[in-house]
Amino acid sequence: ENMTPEMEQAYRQGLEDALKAGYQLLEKGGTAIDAVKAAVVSLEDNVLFNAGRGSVFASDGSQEMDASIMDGSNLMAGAVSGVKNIRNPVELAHVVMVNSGHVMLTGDGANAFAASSGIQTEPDEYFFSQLRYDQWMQVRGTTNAALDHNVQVKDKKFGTVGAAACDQFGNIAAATSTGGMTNKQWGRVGDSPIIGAGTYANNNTCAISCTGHGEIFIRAVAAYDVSCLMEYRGMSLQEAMDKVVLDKLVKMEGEGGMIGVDAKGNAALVFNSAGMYRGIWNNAGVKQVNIYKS
Ligand code: SD4
Repeated sequence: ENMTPEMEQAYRQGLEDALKAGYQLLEKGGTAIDAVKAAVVSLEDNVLFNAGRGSVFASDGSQEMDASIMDGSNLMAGAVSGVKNIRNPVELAHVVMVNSGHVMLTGDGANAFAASSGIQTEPDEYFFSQLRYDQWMQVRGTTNAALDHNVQVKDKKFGTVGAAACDQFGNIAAATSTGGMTNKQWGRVGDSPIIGAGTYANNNTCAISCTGHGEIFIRAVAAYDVSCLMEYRGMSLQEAMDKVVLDKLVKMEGEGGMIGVDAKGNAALVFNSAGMYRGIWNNAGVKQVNIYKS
């Protein structure tokens, strides 16, 4: 790993800020859906993470973002894919859930819906970062069919952002947001906006948000599979996540991980990659952030 101590500290601070944004709402009696949205907004605004402001570049130099959100109390969900210049794609996904009568909007139609909903946009410059540009330059022009920037660049951790929360009413929710994968074919949609793949929430089982090689997570129906193992095989959250991430996804060569909570407030963080930016804050006094395997 060649991250400087300063960089590492900046990532830790970013994680802590996001956890705090979500936890503060929960403490005041806010809902799980509001908490996951606030946590993801905080990460989207942070240039260090691959979502919102810090999104990676696609093959044509554009930045197309995917996001989704799901409410475990009523199985309502909202998602957007391939949106551009949206400051907080997770907010757009939430408005899709609440106001559109649909679950997923894509591309120009999603951007048009954003405009009519008063969602904040930003110019291209806002989304430019030297780090993402350099990462793109490293893989651009290679004929490598593997679009997984995590294999091709030194930083092996995943920068997609997500949150899962349980509120005092026992409702759970999950949200995920990403710029996708560096040098992806424009128009490519990953797992993050796909309900059941990158995001899922159901009060009866779990709320899950995934990061990793999206193509494999889609084929594994990763997030829903955790719910399924809990509902129909009686597994705990931890057992089900271990099964999907450390067994199923490993066999499919799907590098990545996921975070989850259940309606009792148990949390789990599981990954099969070299590291995963992650953290937990809860009312039992657990307050921690981690990056590497510990
Ligand atoms: C995707 N799962 O679009 C995302 C990529 C990711 O950090 O996790 N990047 O496939």
